[in-house]
Amino acid sequence: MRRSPADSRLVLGADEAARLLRLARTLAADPAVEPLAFCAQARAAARCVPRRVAASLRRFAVDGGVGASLLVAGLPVGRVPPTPTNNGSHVGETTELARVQAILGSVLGELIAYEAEGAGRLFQDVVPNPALADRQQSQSSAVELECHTEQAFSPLRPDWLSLACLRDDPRAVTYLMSARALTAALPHADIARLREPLWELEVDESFRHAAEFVLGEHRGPVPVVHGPAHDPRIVFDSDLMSGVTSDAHALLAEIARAYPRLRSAHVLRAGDILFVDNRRAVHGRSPFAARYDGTDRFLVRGFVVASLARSAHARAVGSRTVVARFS
Ligand SMILES: O=C(O)CCC(=O)C(=O)O
Ligand SMILES: [Fe+2]
Repeated sequence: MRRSPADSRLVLGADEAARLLRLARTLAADPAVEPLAFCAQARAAARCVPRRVAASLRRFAVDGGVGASLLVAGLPVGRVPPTPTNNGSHVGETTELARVQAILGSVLGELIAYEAEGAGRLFQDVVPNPALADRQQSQSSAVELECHTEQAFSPLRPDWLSLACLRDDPRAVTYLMSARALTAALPHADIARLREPLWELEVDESFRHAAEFVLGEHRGPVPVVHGPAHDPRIVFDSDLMSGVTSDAHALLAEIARAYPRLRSAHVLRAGDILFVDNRRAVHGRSPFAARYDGTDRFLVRGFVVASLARSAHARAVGSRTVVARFS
């Protein structure tokens, strides 16, 4: 079935938004203290999501839709706490929007957390941090966050990430480039080369404070593109990846050059929840000016996997958190 671009944007009706907020209030567990109870409540609530919304998420889960992302718009945010200046206070997870994010994520798959990222919490505050303003990290602002697969270096990376916007900034643009757009734009010979395992990856600096990694700090070589030609998958990180040959390295630069022309741009508005298919798209963010006065852009991020089985060896029995050394 052909899809129209409208498939990548779901604007909630007032009834649907009200229903989702009512469901959010059934998540009484504290996600920090009782993550398992919280996930169980989110799963139960996921069964009661309005039909049109659930159908849209399930379609998106199957093939990523046209642009490998789904934007859910139309949720009221209510009173939002001041934007913190680092991700250590975990205030985003106290909001109703984060609970709706968890419920919708549970329609897609299973919520998951990573001990090495955001203190192992189910939700991470994505806010500008003055100490990281010019780093290649989600808490940067002064520099463009270059396009990346989330946790490109890890075989246990999330299948989807969700970005719920509590406070917007009209100058901050979230970018997405789908593997489909990239493979349609590059010459066949380049795509064939990108399917060969010619690239190495380093573990992200935000993960490196963790214990020794079972897989070491240097990963690969891996291909950049894999999967069927009609539904290609991508693993890419302009910051952490390098080619094992000079030709392979040059191809990374070619992808980076194609990205500004192939990417879609989303200025997230308060109440938006953007789901990104982390297998079928890379994402990034424009620079923007931070003020550090409580009014900065404020996103809550969550991770979702299609199956918990893949990471069973890396989590304690019953836990949702991937132990750091397995990342
Ligand atoms: O701030 C954004 O729009 C995206 C940041 C990002 O890459 C992330 O949080 O994973
Ligand atoms: Fe990211």
